[in-house]
Amino acid sequence: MGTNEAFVADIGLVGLGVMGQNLVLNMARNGYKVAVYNRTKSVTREFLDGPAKGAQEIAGAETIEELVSMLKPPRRVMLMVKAGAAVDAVIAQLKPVLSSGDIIIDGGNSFFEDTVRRARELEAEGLRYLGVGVSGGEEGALKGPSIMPGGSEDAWAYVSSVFTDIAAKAPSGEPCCAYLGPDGAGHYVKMVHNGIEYVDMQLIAETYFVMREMLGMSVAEMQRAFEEWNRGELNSYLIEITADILRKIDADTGKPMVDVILDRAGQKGTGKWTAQEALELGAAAPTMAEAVFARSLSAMKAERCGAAAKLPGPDAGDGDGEAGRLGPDAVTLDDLRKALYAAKVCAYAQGFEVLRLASEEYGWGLDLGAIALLWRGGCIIRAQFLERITEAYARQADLANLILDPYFRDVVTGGQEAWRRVVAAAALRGVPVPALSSSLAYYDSYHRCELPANLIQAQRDYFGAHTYERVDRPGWFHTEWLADGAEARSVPVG
Ligand code: NBP
Repeated sequence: MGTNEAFVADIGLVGLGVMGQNLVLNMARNGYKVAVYNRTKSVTREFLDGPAKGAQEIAGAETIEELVSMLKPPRRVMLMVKAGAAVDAVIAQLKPVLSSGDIIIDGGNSFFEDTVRRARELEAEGLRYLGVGVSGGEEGALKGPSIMPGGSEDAWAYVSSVFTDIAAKAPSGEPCCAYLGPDGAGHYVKMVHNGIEYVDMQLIAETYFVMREMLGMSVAEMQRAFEEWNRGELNSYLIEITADILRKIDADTGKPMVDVILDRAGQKGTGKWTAQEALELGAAAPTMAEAVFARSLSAMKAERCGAAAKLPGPDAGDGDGEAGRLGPDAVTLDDLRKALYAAKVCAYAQGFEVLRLASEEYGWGLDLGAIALLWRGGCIIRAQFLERITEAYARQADLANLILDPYFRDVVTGGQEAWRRVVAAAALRGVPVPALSSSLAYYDSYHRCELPANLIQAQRDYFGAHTYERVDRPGWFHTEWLADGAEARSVPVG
């Protein structure tokens, strides 16, 4: 720092947290010159003297002004700071020192509406803005993340080579990075990625719980099961790390690590945002919300333990109740594998439904098959089966629901008997499987021509005169429900 007059950087990066540092190292490894700035100067010094030591492509700046002075035009500045107020604070510092046509790239987990607002404000002032979702955690940032860019398309032309080069590559060799659409499209897709990640993790956790509580498997047996599953159609990063986690032994106690970790899940908000967005759009995505609620319930540890002493569950399988009549083989390990895959397919169908409706609502023109491809490498939900999603949308671009595609239809219909056994047995034993069962209820609601909403419409009309439609003639009707007698009349409305 301080001797950077001759350094002309391709890109500047603000925010040397774990993600920022690793992205800078990745860019430098790919031959890009990067100028870096961090609010706390000691962090910059430690980075330059530590992980970035000897890297000719990286130089530090003491101030935002110095950072900007080191960039070639149009200046490209990537922010990798905490989402929220920090992004606005850095933008406010950058604005006076940037020139018309310069490009700000927000690579954090910003809420898409903030990105829409910032894009609008900055573009009105002549600057260009990109909201870019980056997934893959620390390791992904260093070795190749999945990158989900949205915003100004002409700005994208100036940075696409950097991001395409540093991105993960799918097994087919294609980069896991492609321009998705205007303003908030990139951050939106990243948000839904995280919502799906919540569901995927919850489904795996429930499967582990059934193995433990119902199949009586040891941690070593569970570890082998997940390892085996990772060699088949369930192959994915999350299954792989689950097998890895179950292999670890706590150095202090000699117990499996998983057994010494408190069962209280944290959350940073992106799962909640996805569920809220699904509600906002009227998208049916119950399992995405269920995964968030499951974390909230897990967080009530003390209250749950208090309730455990007061509220009984069913008998433990040795009494006279329904649970007692379940044989030891009521559910097999293979049932569980099929249930997990079918539930996962239905959960992803919900995630893609949110994306489809958002694309219509915000006019983004999202390419759903291309999004599945972006997630094929680098990110937390990377999985072999995402290729099947790309193939499904290639077969039919306007597919109404993933589970209508022949491949996914076969997975769900082929796995449904096993899936039903798992959910039913878990209910009888009092083992909570909220995501497995919500996904099944979603499937059963989706494939039924008739649902009990006729009664809901009658109730709404009864107490609120909200009107209803009839099965036998068009139009909207109202009934005077409080009139005497059993006969009721439908009165056309409007
Ligand atoms: P953090 O989210 O922990 O943010 C730390 C960085 O933000 C530091 O450089 C910090 O500077 C800077 N910062 C803050 Br906090 N307030 C600031 C302000 N008012 N002005 C300037 N700088 C400010 O870092 P991270 O985990 O590397 O994540 C960066 C972004 O990437 C976040 O949006 C995160 O959600 C997203 N993300 C994270 C992951 C992950 O696995 N961690 C994965 C994908 C995306 P300081 O050193 O001076 O405090």
